[in-house]
Amino acid sequence: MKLYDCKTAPSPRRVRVFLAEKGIELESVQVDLGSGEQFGPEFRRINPDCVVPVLELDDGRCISEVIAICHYLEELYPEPPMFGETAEERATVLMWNAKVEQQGLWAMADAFRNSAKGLADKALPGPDPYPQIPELAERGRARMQAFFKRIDAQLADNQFIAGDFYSVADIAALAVVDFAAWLKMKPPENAKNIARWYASVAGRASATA
Ligand SMILES: N[C@@H](CCC(=O)N[C@@H](CS)C(=O)NCC(=O)O)C(=O)O
Repeated sequence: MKLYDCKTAPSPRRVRVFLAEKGIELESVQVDLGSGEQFGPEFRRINPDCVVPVLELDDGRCISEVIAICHYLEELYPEPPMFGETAEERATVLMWNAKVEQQGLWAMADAFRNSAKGLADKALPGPDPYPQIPELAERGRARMQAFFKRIDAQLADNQFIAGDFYSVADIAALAVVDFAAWLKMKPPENAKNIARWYASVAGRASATA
């Protein structure tokens, strides 16, 4: 198998952290998002949606979308479990992963993609051009603050995002918090639960992946 990756982007990082937690090594192909390699004919054959990550299987079939890739790899390599172990835990992990994507990742993407100079007419990932809407950047920044409050409250009663065990929901939240910090959007000073959780997840060896 091969992973189409981009070292600087948050979505493929989620798969890299997942692989590191599992101890899986895969061949990696870097796609240069900055120069627009994702829009070229070669990569379009791999993923017509023009985004990374993509997992190419040995028979040439391709799986895109972070959560689908992680789910597939979880079935092949169940240990250590990253989606929880019981029916309730698995549902809770998927619920929190979706909340982190909708309330965190997309808020951050709106803030970034609607304001970055290099992304004019690329306000959404994918092959079609969409103009930037500055109000969406502002709304994204406001939603990020709401997201930080939401996960700080969740982490008041739970060691990790989806309960008292580490999961793909923590990986999603770590990718959001780190990329948001690079964009100068940080949790408020009084978000003590995020600070405690962050020290623990960012301190894992997988976080450098
Ligand atoms: N929903 C997708 C999102 C993937 C995505 O947005 N990837 C970004 C990098 S973080 C990308 O490839 N962007 C290409 C571009 O901006 O043109 C997933 O979960 O894999």
